[in-house]
Amino acid sequence: MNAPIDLVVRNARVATASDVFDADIGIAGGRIVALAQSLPKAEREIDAAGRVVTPGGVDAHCHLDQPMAPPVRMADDFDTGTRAAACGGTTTVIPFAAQEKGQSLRAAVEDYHRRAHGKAHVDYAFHLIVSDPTPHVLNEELPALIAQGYTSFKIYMTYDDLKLDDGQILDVLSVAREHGAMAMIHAENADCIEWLTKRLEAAGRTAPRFHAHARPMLVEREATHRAIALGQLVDVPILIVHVSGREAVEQIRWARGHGLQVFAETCPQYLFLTAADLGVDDSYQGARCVCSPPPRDKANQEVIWDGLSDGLFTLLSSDHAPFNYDAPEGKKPGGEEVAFRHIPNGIPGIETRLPLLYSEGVLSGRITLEKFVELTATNPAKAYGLHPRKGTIAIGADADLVIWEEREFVLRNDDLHHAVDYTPYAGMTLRAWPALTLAAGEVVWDGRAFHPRQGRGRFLACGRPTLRPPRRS
Ligand code: DUC
Ligand code: ZN
Ligand code: ZN
Repeated sequence: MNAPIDLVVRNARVATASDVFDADIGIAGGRIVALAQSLPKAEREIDAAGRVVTPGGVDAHCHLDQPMAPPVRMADDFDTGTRAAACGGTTTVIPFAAQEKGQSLRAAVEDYHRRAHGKAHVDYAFHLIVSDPTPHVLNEELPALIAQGYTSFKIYMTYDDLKLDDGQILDVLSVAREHGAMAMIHAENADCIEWLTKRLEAAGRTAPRFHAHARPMLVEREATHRAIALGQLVDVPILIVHVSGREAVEQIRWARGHGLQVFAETCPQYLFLTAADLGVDDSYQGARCVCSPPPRDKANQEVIWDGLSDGLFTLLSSDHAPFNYDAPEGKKPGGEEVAFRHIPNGIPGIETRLPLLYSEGVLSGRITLEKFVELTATNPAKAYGLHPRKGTIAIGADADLVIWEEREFVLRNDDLHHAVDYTPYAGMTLRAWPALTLAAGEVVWDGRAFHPRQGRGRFLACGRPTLRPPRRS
């Protein structure tokens, strides 16, 4: 017998990736069990009259409590990071269990479970970062971990402690092909970056803004093309993460036109920031916005917006990489204003991802509500084997829901729930914010207050990707 409905979200304007319709949502035991025009009264009722209700966001690219070389440390752990996620409407996060060179992948995963367990307020899965693809990792650990629900991994083409050479990338992609995993690729050419960085340093150009000069679009375009070629050689789908602008987009369109399965992710920083946010002259303030790839210019922002609406992008993630600005473990390592090469890369964005896209994408008419849901919830869940439990509003799905309130306000860092001392989006006028976030039927954010329950978040073993091949556009 079906469990009785214990909660009804009434009069919802339900948005999924394919439809927007009016319904009551019936919830039992943390799952959606009914969608109907008029459900009987339940013990608990939430009135969503006049409000859009979307699936809880799935942030498929964020970094939480990821081990860093001392003195650098991430500001958010699974407690504060998932708190911020929930308050911004995200109910599933997929951060990274990162292998250090010389470390077994299994040890990295076990360590990461210890960091997450009992702390997370929303559900979580793990991607792997493969930085040392030894024969044991390739032949034993990766296949076993994929079978156990770690079905995606990130490959870096840059960063000395993480990058793989082309032969290693081919080896890892072969494992993805054989076992049906999803390979995410950080595409920037490490040698070009190093060459440019040394020349900038020799010229005394070490202020934060030169980070963008050391990583021009060309280095991303070349690596994107190479990643596509390596994927083609192995004959495996790949997903290019944090695409920043036109030249990389062109490579992806080219690949799609040739029938290659290349998926693409972008992030809010490439819609809302430009290289000018890295500062002027020798000011250190711009360290706040140092991330890789760096933000580009207004024209590139437009290219990214177009890619969101026309199907080029598969998903939009935050790439939340939380470092305090004014801190010796953050953007000022050891308390110093350091040369750009030593500034920890990354910006916070786990809480602002959905409100930014809802405000400037949906309410400005750049994307439809259905596209918003597809990019922020449904496709991330499909890409990493969590759909249909996550990423949609359907019978049987987890009752992860966001009720939206459309109101104008100026964003301040004090409004946010991360443990970072800044947001790059402070001062922006937003036009929407979650009035309520439900995670498995529990209120985690009521529009004013966060409702903590550490350990509420469950580990999710991922299945294989279920994305359809991209259009040949
Ligand atoms: N770039 C990454 O690749 N990861 C974390 C943050 C960043 O800027
Ligand atoms: Zn990356
Ligand atoms: Zn990242």
